[in-house]
Amino acid sequence: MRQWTVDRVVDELSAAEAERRDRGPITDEYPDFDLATAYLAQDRLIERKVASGETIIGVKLGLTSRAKQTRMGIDAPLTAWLTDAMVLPAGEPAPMARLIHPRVEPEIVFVLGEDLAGPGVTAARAMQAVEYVYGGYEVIDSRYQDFKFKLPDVVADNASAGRFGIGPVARSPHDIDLAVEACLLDVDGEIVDTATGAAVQGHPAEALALAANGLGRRGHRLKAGWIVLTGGMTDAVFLNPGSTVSVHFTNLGSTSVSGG
Ligand code: OOG
Ligand code: MG
Repeated sequence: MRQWTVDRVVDELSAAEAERRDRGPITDEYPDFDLATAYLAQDRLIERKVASGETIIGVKLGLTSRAKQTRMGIDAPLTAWLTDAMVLPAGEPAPMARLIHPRVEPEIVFVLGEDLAGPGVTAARAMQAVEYVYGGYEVIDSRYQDFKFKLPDVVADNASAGRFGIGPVARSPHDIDLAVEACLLDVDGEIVDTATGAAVQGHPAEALALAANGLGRRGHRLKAGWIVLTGGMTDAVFLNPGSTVSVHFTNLGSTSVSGG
């Protein structure tokens, strides 16, 4: 029986992604798999993606809203990495043949105008680093069966990152009250859920501060130009082939993704 190591965790999750197959939680098999080890695995997984030609373009937060935490049964937020290979250009369908069991969730998205490094970052300080705010969506695609995992599992799996898209409307963070910015989630024209920005840690700026501080503790900084997905505002909905999921924001426009 092969010993569990950080590299083995990365091997197994990379293979699951490449071969489009889900697996059981690693915590079931690796009792010493703790949060610190999981973040080491996450960083190594991304190092491998970078070595294979992908570029880091930002970070995502996960499990920042009560809707997400309740669904996943985990009450702690987490951070993960975004690369250029995860971007879905406007109008391009999600590549269902390359995904395992994709689900879509609405996200408030920041683009940073300056570097931001924790610890000690407050929401107010975090907001000063934001150049633009967008409405967007994330296509999550856990490498675990039925999206069932514990916190170290999902951290190592880069927080279920799959693809993401950003809407056409850019706003200055000073022009918009993100706590009351509303979003409707629609599947094939039927509204299935709603939330406001306050669902995300009380205000998405709190999520950004959390990312800066969490990454700072691990020796990383957020960089100018990076994209930050602040976390699903509602529970995610399954994306089916031929179906379209749309997110409609009050001030941040609408955007859609289809299962192609
Ligand atoms: C974990 C990823 C969570 C979010 O926005 O909360 C996430 C999952 O739900 O599989 O991306
Ligand atoms: Mg998300």
